[in-house]
This record gives sequence, structure tokens and C-alpha cells, in this order.
Amino acid sequence: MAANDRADKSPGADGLMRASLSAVAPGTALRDGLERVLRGNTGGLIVLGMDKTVESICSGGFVLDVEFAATRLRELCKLDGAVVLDKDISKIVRAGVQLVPDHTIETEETGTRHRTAERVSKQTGLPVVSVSQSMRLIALYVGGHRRVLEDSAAILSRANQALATLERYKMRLDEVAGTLSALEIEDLVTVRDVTAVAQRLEMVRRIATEIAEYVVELGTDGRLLSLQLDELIAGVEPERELVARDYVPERSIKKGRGVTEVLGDLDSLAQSELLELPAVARALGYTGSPETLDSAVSPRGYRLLAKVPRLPNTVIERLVEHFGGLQKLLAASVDDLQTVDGVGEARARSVREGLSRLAESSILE
Ligand code: 3AT
Ligand code: 3AT
Ligand code: MN
Repeated sequence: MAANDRADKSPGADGLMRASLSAVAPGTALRDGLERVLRGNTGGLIVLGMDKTVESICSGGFVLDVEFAATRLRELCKLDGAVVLDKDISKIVRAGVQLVPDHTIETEETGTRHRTAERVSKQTGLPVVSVSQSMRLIALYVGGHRRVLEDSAAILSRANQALATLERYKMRLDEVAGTLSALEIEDLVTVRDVTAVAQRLEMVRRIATEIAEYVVELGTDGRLLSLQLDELIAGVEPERELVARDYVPERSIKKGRGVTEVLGDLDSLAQSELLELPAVARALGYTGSPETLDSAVSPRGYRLLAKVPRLPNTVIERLVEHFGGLQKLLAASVDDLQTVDGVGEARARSVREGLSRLAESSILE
């Protein structure tokens, strides 16, 4: 998803859409009820929540206080009018009501049921579901957006395509990250190498976000997808932060643009910018000119130290602070390492051995 696609929605609206998709996902009692209404061919109009505003636009119908059940929803949708549930979808509180939302609220829908659904969702801020009798589909209205609920097979086929893309991206990421480690050991890193890793990390992260949305929409049908996703992106988020911590230029930090700002800038790169190394380099805090891309840089050492087993973050922090860079760490003896607070002989040895092992295993081909 491009950044410009995201900009027009507030994060709150995104969150509410996700929560609502999750509430109507396969495996929930509500989805079961909606499928029954669809099969029963009566149509339905269901408000997911009751408050003062909803109360004020309800006319006629019946006041109820019964536990939610899929079969009950189906029966009550046989009545003309709408069904109102409480916010956590545990109770049915109204049935057969006519909803009378503010008619000045704009709606692009035709048909009284769908015009009402859109207006009520806009006026109350609550999710509203319509089951169309004539078009035979279930739609979710949230904060002015409409989403047709698709069956799991259709979503899964798109999700699996995205997963294949993620696999390819992840393989490429592993390649460039391995190269970066080898270059770091030999002290041959250029801005271009770091930028390539940051770029690939961001690409992996974005496609993973897309798949995570499918997982929400799929509910219990998305369990396998969710496991595959988790396995593929394990460690990606921490790696992204480690790269930023290793390479954000001192100059940027002094200007108040530290790791958090760099991560934010990477996140807000538009999809087209993400494909351009200079733009990614700029997000990292470099100037992004061709000369800059080829200039030498050295890591602070966070990313490689994180690969040393059982090393607490506080110790990593002190080691980096004390030695000031990966090359000095690589050159440090066990005695040198022990001069750092919190590093005893055993830990000094394990750091020494860990770094030597990394150096051996990442020799450039
Ligand atoms: P029937 O006896 O079923 O015809 P009813 O009073 O039960 O009448 P429904 O709720 O089934 O009415 O609505 C049937 C259609 O009437 C749905 C919609 O196309 C039309 N309709 C209802 N209210 C309005 C309205 N306020 N403005 C325009 N069309 C309306
Ligand atoms: P379909 O696709 O035909 O299901 P529609 O948008 O064309 O939906 P209709 O005008 O055919 O809607 O109305 C169908 C039913 O929707 C009639 C009534 O039971 C319900 N409905 C319509 N407007 C309201 C409303 N304001 N409050 C409660 N129920 C309504
Ligand atoms: Mn109709």
C-alpha cells in the first residue's frame, strides 16, 4: 500500500475498519448469523452497537435483551427493519426498527437499506452491516468506507499470491543482509549497501502488513496463513531498528533526527520512492547524492552484537558506547572487553567467541 493511499484515512479509521473486519470474520458467531441471513434471502440491516445516537434514530420495532445467537439474528432479520446489537456483539437489543438517520448526510448508495446503512455508520461512528436481498452480498460500512465481505477462497487466493511475493522479497533481503554483515566485518560498507538492506526490509514489512490484513479478514480460515506469515517475518522488525541504530549519522542525531525519526521516514516513503535508493538513503539521514551512495560508512555494531547469543541489551549498549564502533569491537581482546561495566570474564569470552564466529561465517564469497 502506498503512503499516499494511507494519508487520506486517519489511523483511527483504519483501526476501526480492522476491528470491524475481525468482528465479522469467518469463525465468529456474527459471521455465521450473517451467512444464514444471506442464505435465508430476507436481507438484513444490522447496527453493531447501541448508544444515545443510535437510540435517537430508532423508530418503532421491539426492544429486546436477548443473548446474541446466529439463529436468532436470522429469525429477526425476517422482520422488516433493522436489528441493533450491543457493542461487544453479545446481545440483541432491538429488532424490526426503522432507522431514521439525518437525511442530509451524503450517501452514494441506492436502495433504502443501503442508503440507511451508510448514513447510520457515518452519523453514529459505529459499524453497520447490510445483507442485500437483491444483490446477495454482505457489506460492512465503517466511517464512510464500504467493504464487501468476500468468501474465504477468494481472499486466500490473493493472500497466497502476496505470500509468494513475500517469500521472494525475504530471500532477497537475506542476501543483501548477509552481504552487509560480510562487508561490516571487512570494514568495506558503503551507504549503498546499507540503503539496499533498509529498502528490502521496508519492502518485506509492507507486503507483510498487507498479508496481516488478510489474516484479520479471514478469521479462523486464516490460521495457516498467519503461521506462515509469522515464520517469514520473524526478526524483520528488530533488524530494521538495528540497521537504523547502526547507521543513523551523528549529524542527524545532533539535529534531533534519531532512530525513531528515521524509522518514521522509512515508513512514510511512497511506494515509488521506496524503489529509488537515493530516496531511501535520504530517509536514513544521508544526502542521497551519487557520491554519498558510494561513500564509506561504519556500523556502530548493534546489529552484529545482537547475533551474539545471550547478550543483554544493556550490555550491548555499554559495549557500543565504550568501543564506539564495530571495528574496535572486533579488534578488542578478552581483557579489553572486560574493562566494560557488567562484562565479566565469562561474558567477555562469549562476546569474543561470538564475534569471531560471525567473522568466520560471513567471509565474502
Ligand atoms: P410491504 O407490505 O412489505 O410492501 P412494508 O411496510 O412492510 O410494505 P418494507 O419495509 O418491506 O415495507 O419496505 C418495502 C420497500 O418500500 C422498501 C423500499 O424500496 C420502499 N420504502 C419503504 N420506505 C421508504 C421510504 N421512506 N422512501 C422510499 N421508499 C421506501
Ligand atoms: P436490497 O439490496 O434490496 O436488499 P435496498 O437498499 O434496495 O436493499 P430496499 O429499498 O429494497 O433496500 O429495502 C429493503 C428493506 O430494507 C426494507 C426494510 O426492511 C429495510 N430497510 C430499508 N430502509 C430501512 C430503514 N431506514 N430502517 C430499517 N430498515 C430499513
Ligand atoms: Mn431493493
